[in-house]
Amino acid sequence: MRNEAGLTLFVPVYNEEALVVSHTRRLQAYLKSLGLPYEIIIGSNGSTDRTVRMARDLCRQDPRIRLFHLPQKGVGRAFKEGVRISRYDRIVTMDMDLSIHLGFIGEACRLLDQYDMVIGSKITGNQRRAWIRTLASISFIRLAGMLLRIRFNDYSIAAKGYRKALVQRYLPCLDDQTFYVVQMVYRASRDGKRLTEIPVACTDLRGSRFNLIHEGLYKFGNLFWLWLFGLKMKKEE
Ligand SMILES: Nc1nc2c(ncn2[C@@H]2O[C@H](COP(=O)(O)OP(=O)(O)O)[C@@H](O)[C@H]2O)c(=O)[nH]1
Ligand SMILES: [Mg+2]
Repeated sequence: MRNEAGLTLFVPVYNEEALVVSHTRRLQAYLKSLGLPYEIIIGSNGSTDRTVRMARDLCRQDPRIRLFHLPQKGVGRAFKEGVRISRYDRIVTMDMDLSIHLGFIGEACRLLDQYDMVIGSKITGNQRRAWIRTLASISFIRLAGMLLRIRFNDYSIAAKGYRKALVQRYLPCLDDQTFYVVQMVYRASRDGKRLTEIPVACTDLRGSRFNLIHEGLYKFGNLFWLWLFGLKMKKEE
């Protein structure tokens, strides 16, 4: 079987014992309906509850479910490990709360035949999220557009599709936390790669696993650094 024919679904997890079993089963059922070879990679960093033990049981029942556990936190670190061990050339990421409509997976998978990256956008789709989170996302997206001249509408970790070769190209310089999506979109756009965006439906009303104040400072701070880095590169050209 050629690797191109299949799909790797990567799901980062941190303390998701309440959801890991039922939601992985939902993902399995959905992926089965696509009729492609697939694998689900569950990547944990630092989970301290029963997530890892429960996911290990799932792996025993089905070899298409795979698990790794890294001791240090950092969702970007987990993403990079997921890509390193992935079997297929198309990689789609989803959050374990399944806050994005699963239809994104099939659509992204089809689009990855023509594109290097597929961006699922909550603000151009239909979303039910706390207003404060929506406002923070919109501010970040607008600022990223102004500073980096990237014209997309979602830089969160969920609902993104990648050709594996694209990620491999940028792997050594990707962030260990959540900023890796921005880095990838920025670099891929600059390198003339094929990126596309589609609206996604999202319902996310539970509390975040991230510390949102820390997360905001981290992402906005990194955005300025990347902007300065871009200016420096331009001067050197
Ligand atoms: N591997 C890993 N996953 C994480 C970490 N923090 C959060 N996650 C997972 O990332 C996904 C998104 O988390 P969530 O709390 O829904 O984020 P939000 O709704 O976007 O604020 C979920 O599947 C979490 O379990 C982390 O440090 N490492
Ligand atoms: Mg969520």
